[in-house]
Amino acid sequence: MSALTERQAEFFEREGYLMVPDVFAPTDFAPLRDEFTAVIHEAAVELRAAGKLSRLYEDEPFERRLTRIYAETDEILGPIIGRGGGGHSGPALFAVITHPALLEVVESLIGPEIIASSVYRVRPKIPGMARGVVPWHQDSGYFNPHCDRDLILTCWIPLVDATVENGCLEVLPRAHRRGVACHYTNGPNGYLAIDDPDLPAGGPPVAVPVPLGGVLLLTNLTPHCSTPNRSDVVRWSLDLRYQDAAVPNNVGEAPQDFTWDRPDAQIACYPPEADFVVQSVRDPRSVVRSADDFNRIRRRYERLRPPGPERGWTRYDRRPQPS
Ligand SMILES: O=C(O)CCC(=O)C(=O)O
Repeated sequence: MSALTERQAEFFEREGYLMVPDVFAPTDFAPLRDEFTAVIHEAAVELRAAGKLSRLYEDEPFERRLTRIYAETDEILGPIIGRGGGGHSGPALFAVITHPALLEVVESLIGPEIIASSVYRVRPKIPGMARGVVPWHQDSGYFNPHCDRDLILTCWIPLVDATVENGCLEVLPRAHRRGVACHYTNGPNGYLAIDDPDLPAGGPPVAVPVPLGGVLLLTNLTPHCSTPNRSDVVRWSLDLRYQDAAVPNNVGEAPQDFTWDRPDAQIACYPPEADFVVQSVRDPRSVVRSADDFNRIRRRYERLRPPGPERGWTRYDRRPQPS
């Protein structure tokens, strides 16, 4: 059984985060590692044929192969992370997103009607890679403001042991009840960023190592950041998001039907990517059960992306400077 205990749920409500060890058996990730290995291999073959890569680095282990290829060309990341993020939508990833033990944890916090929120990311954080370092932000900074009061649960899942050395996340405890802080666009490494003086009261910051098999849970209002990878392994991770079916979503909606001209309750928290039902007691037929359907639903939003939330954030380089 992997439902959260009352103590764990209380900790999450109070602190805005919770690390849950042993949700997955480490072997649960073997198919996903194989799937990523195949994607990397195919991309490497193409890059080599295009004269952008000297060799395929097939003898390197999963934790290191990407580092070697990336040192020659950053184009290797495209098929894994996609252009606007999201990207990969293979069957082994679907198996992790819908893993019964993970959904049991999720149900403990959001109830039995579970939608996989569109914004999931695959992050191969290569040692020393600047884009791997993510400044302080709240996930709500990326979502539509009418979802600020809803819980969109982030499940941050490393595919290797995530340590302080290889760049696990830092969180600001007890800072998730103060609404959405001011964010700036184009912050460090191009990300949305909260400037230090604007961080909500809470803390002090805590680094949260997560052993392989564990999951770090965050609310969409929990400030967090991602620290540099100073190790020699790729810190592979997934950040998956889930919400209750009552939270605005685009389940069943074709991307071409998106319009701002309707009630907030009918506008997804993050319109550019596809939400999908992963568990429902009320309407079991709505659940996406096959990896092919998952892939199809995701891909049609890749071809035609509805616009992103407009929160009116100022650029980081135009933020007020102390006088
Ligand atoms: O995985 C990382 O390094 C960053 C994750 C993150 O910032 C997020 O999930 O919002």
